[in-house]
Order: sequence, then C-alpha cells, then structure tokens
Amino acid sequence: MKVLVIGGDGYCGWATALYLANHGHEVAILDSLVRRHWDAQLCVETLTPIAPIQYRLRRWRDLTGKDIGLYVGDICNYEFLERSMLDFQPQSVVHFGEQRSAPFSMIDREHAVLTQQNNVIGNLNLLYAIHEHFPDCHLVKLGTMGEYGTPNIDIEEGYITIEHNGRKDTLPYPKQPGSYYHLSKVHDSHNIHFACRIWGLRATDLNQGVVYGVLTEETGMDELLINRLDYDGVFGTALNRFCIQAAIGHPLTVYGTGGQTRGFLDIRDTVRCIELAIAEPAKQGEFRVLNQFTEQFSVAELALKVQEAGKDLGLKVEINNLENPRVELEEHYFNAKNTKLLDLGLQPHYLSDSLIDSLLNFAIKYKDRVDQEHILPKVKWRA
Ligand code: NAD
Ligand code: USQ
Repeated sequence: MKVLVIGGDGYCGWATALYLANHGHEVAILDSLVRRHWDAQLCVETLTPIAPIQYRLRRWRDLTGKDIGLYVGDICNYEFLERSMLDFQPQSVVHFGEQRSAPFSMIDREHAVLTQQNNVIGNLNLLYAIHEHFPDCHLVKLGTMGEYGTPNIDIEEGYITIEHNGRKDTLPYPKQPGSYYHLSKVHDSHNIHFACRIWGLRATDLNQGVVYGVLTEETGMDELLINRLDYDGVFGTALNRFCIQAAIGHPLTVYGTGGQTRGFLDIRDTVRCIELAIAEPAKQGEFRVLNQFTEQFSVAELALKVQEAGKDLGLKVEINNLENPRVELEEHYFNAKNTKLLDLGLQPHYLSDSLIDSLLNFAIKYKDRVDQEHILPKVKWRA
C-alpha cells in the first residue's frame, strides 16, 4: 500500500515509516522539521544524536535498498500539502504531524495558540485534501488517551451508549482533556468525525497512551537510523524520563503523589498498531476510534519499577515527589478499554524488567549528552 507518514521525522513517525517500509509498503514521509526547530528554541537536544532526515533516508536506502520519499513542508500550507499528496497518490495517510507536548502548550498564550493553530488547521487542511482528491484514502490519525481525561467511570473506545429520560443513543464519549495540547486533539477528533459524516471519508482515530522505549528492529539497525528520545521537562514523557534520570543519578521526578494513572505502550507496539489499522481500514463514512495502549500504570508504580531495575545495574535510584506543576487529579479511578486493537491482532510487548534494563543501558550509553538544566519541570499550569 502507498502510505504517507506525516510527522515521519518524529519519535513515533520515524519508527513507523521504517517499519512500514520494511514490511512491504511504499512509504513517503512528509514533515516540516518544525520539531527540530522547537528543540533549538528551547535549547534542548534529544538524548540520542539524530541525523538530518536526508542522511537518515540515504542510510536506510543503502542498508535495505528501499526508497522512502520525502516532502519537507508544513501541512498548514494547503498548496504544499495538496501538491505533495497529488505527487505521491497515497492510499493511506498516517498523521503524526502535530505539536504534541502538553507543557509546551501551557508555556503561555503564544504557545497555546501555536499548538492549536498548528494542530487544528493542519488536520483540517488534510481533511480537505483527502475529500477533494482522494475520497477513498484512509486517514489514520494519532489522537490521545488524554482526550478522555480521568472520569469516574470506565472509559470506552470512542463512544458510549447512554439512556436518558427513557431514550437511548450511542454518542461520542465525553472529553475532559488536561492541557491546551490535549484539547487540540479533541478539536481534531470532532473535525474528523464531522468530515466522515458529511463527506463519507474513512478515518481511524488512534487514542494513543504514553509511548516508551526507543529501539525497534529498524531504528536499531544503524547509528544513523537512531530514533529521538526526549528527556527534558517539556517534551520528555514519564517512563523515558525516569530511565534517563536514573542513568545520570538524578532523583526521579514524580509529580505530586504519583497516583496519576495513564495508558502506556512500547514503541514497538505503536508501529504494529499503525500497520493493523492500515490493513483493515475504516469503512467509507466511518469514524472509527481505537484506544491504543497495552497497560495502565500510575506514575508512582513506574518510578518504583525503574528504581528496582536500577538496583540490578548497581544504580542507586532516589524518588522525589515534586510539587505538581500541572493541574490534574493525583488520585482517581481509571479503567480504560483497549480491546479493539487486540481484536485486530495486536500481540503486545508488555512492560518487562528487560525492557527497563535495556532502556537504562541505552540511557547510560548516551548519558554524557544530558543537560541537567532541563530535567526539572519549568512550565506550570497556574503560572
Ligand atoms: P514528535 O514531536 O516526535 O514528532 C512530530 C513530528 O511532526 C515532528 O517531526 C514535527 O516536525 C512534525 N510536525 C509537527 N507539526 C507539523 C506540521 N504542521 N506540518 C508537518 N509536520 C509537522 O512527536 P511524537 O512523539 O512522534 O508524536 C507523534 C504523534 O503521536 C502526535 O500527534 C502525538 O500527539 C501523538 N502521540 C504521541 C505520544 C507519545 O508518547 N510520544 C503518545 C500519544 C500520542
Ligand atoms: N509526570 C510525572 N513526572 C514526570 C513527567 C510526567 O509525574 O517527570 C506525570 C504527569 O504529571 C502526568 C503523567 O506523568 O500525570 C503523564 O505525563 P507525560 O508527560 O508522560 O505525558 P503527557 O503530558 O500526558 O503527554 C504524552 C505525550 C502526548 C500524548 C500523551 C498520551 O507527550 O503527545 O498525547 O502522552 S496520554 O497521556 O494518554 O494523553
């Protein structure tokens, strides 16, 4: 299948583009490279030294003989998006290309506006491009589990059946997101759902949990193919951050009590979920929603796991409960469904001691690149 991977220079997108190319798909990457620009603005670098996208792709071709196309530009620019899609003629579009950090979106008004403009307008342009030129193309859009928030009832996959005053209907599940970033995903979901209803587009919204890990079969082939691994207080995410903190002897930064529970998955499952979603597209007019995570953990549980694994490697790992910079529930009910991807054939890589070990060892290998200045959170929700 011809698959366009938007955001293919990023953490999930790079691993996915290589995985799909390795599994027989014809792949092109579209990316504005803006994430590299935001890193530079924040003066942060990923733990791993990532090569320029052109070098990455050349190395991939040299190693495998497979070509991955490249379109460098912003999907908020409709003419560029339309031209690239007409050139590539995709059958599926996987859309990872957004500003994806909650803290980044909460820095100030400017960053909130940037996040919502970039995400909502880029996604809307994509809906128009598909409608105008590729009405049969399947859109696979990365959403987030954080769209649901932490309601005091079970979280379903996208929809909930409600009985009210003697009548019954199946409706989109209520959304209570926790940042302007997470809100941008809710706006995207509504726009996609609407486009499916009025134009008959086919779309899958993948409500992904927090991703951890760095190595996939393909990104581990060569140093030039290495994936990014963020550890800073803006773009770094819970488990990845904890492993890197443990590697450099920094106390683990648990926000508040650490009772915050979220869905998590290994990056090797991210790439497989995308493959499964592509292989069985949503029907024409269908807005399909799949919850993409394999296990749920509290942040405190993850910190304890890293502490345990660290012991075996001779690391003395301390856990610090910091004042929570976010506004979020620290003790709450969380029980989210995630059966639809399993039904499509996902065989999860559950979080194991060996995965934490390998992530710790990976972090130790690159620990000299860590700038301690960027570990503690600086962005507050109530600044
Ligand atoms: P990332 O920042 O590593 O990658 C995103 C890529 O999109 C970057 O290369 C960036 O340059 C590109 N991009 C951003 N805006 C663009 C635009 N307007 N036009 C073209 N390219 C653009 O992020 P990631 O961690 O790979 O996340 C990918 C997607 O998955 C995001 O939509 C994110 O919300 C979602 N997601 C990520 C996680 C996670 O834990 N990393 C969890 C759940 C959902
Ligand atoms: N947390 C800590 N310590 C840290 C970092 C985070 O306790 O050092 C806590 C946060 O307060 C939060 C939880 O861990 O309660 C998750 O935070 P995170 O930074 O790991 O993840 P989040 O901000 O939710 O965002 C990430 C990705 C985003 C994606 C989301 C999936 O950056 O793109 O949408 O995970 S989800 O969480 O399911 O919404």
